[in-house]
Order: sequence, then structure tokens, then C-alpha cells
Amino acid sequence: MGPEGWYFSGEGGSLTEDPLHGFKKLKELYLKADPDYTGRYTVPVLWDKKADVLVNNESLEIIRMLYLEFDEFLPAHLREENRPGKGLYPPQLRAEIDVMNEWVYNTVNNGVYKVGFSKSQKAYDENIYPLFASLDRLEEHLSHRKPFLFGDSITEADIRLYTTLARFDVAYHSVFQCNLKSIRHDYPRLHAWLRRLYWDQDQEGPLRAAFYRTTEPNISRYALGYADSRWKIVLESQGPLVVPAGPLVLMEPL
Ligand SMILES: N[C@@H](CCC(=O)N[C@@H](CS)C(=O)NCC(=O)O)C(=O)O
Repeated sequence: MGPEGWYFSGEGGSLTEDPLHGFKKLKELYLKADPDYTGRYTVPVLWDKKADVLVNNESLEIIRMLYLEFDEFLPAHLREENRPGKGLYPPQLRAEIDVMNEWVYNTVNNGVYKVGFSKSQKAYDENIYPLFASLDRLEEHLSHRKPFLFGDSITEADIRLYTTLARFDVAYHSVFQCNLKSIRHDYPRLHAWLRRLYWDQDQEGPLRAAFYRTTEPNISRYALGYADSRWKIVLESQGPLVVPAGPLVLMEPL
């Protein structure tokens, strides 16, 4: 991120510029879509190339759009309804997935931010215990539902939890002070689940190495990214930015 937010740096797999307009900054895309926009310039962004407009910037909505809204355009064997377990948001599991999404979002996905961006001891104390209570609950959940959160096939619930757990030991534990426990030392089932997703490198298999391909190129930068955000938000850019070095091993072997 630069002073004006995300930009196309050409580093770490990023393009050097926006391939549609040649823009250098994400901000320019937001303003192209709406010149009066005054909010934050956040990622992710879903852009409609034909209408040349920003469609959505909420990750939870975008992931559903990507696997539900375009299904009819795919060859039959790739459609959600024909995938193992009937896809990422199968009709028979929707109610259960929605219930889990709700508490996992509030206490885990968003919970780490509530802890890491807390501006008082009180706010920190109020959020750290619910975060770890939910990790305990997920660890327990995996004792009877496995290998994935809802059985044999991966669902949206796995994807949403993965994004937080892949960052947990390498960033949230140290930078966001989410340090009652770590995934690798205290949660054997969650740790096994995380490594199973991360280390899958089968390009043809059901996961198509998606987790490894999207995590590994950036995992060594997570601590810096979150330290920088916390420095800006909590420390209001005052004093030095110091990034913790550990853990030595970013993701333990399978
Ligand atoms: N509701 C959004 C939040 C997105 C968000 O906060 N993204 C962060 C990075 S994880 C960002 O782009 N921050 C840039 C900024 O706030 O300037 C979502 O989850 O999709």
C-alpha cells in the first residue's frame, strides 16, 4: 500500500498497471466508477470489463457471485451442482453454513481486527476471549466433522475460515496481539486442516492448489502488511514501525 492506498507495484505477482485503463492506483478505479466516491479504497474489487464499472467491493458477496452467478455459462461438469458434495454452498448445508458464518465472522474473521485495532485495554479484553472461545469451538467441531468443516467436501465455510487462519500464526498472533494460543501449538485439528488446504498442490484436483497459489507468494509479507495497518490505525503513524520477525517457519510441513 502507498500513501493513497493500494497500487499496482509490479512486485510479488502484482501487475505494473491496471490492464484495462493503465491506472497505477486502485483509487483511480474507484473514481472512474464513481467520481463522487469518498469512502475507503479497499480490496477486493469485482470489475465488470464490459460495462466498465465496479460491481462490488465486499469479499463475502464477491465469493458467492463468483461461484453462483456464472454457473450457467460453465460446461456442465464444472457447475456447482455437479461438483463433489454439490459445490461450495450446497442447498442441503446452507442453513448450517449460514449459522457458522455468522459467529465465525463476528469473532474470528472480524474478531482478529477488533483485537488488533483495539485502542483501549477494555476493547482488547472484550474481544480476545471470544476470539479464542470460537477457535476452541472450531477445534471441537473438527473432532466430529472432517476432513473439512462440513464433511468430505470443501464449502464456503472452509474458505472463509482459511483466510484468517493462514494469517494467524504469522501475523495476528504477534502483530495483532492475538496470543492466548497459536494454531500450530495449541489446535492440532485446526492446524492439520489448515496445512491440508495450504499444501494441496494438485492443479487438477478438487482444490486445484488454489490455497497454496494464493497464499505462498505473499505469506512472508503478511506481518509487514498488518503491522503497517496497525501502526496507522492504532498508533496514528507516530513512532517507529517495527515488524516482528517470527515465526521462523511460516507454514509447518504437512
Ligand atoms: N468489507 C470489505 C473490507 C475490505 C478491506 O477492509 N480491505 C482492506 C485490506 S484487507 C483494504 O483494502 N484496506 C485499504 C484501506 O482501508 O485503505 C471486505 O471484506 O471485502
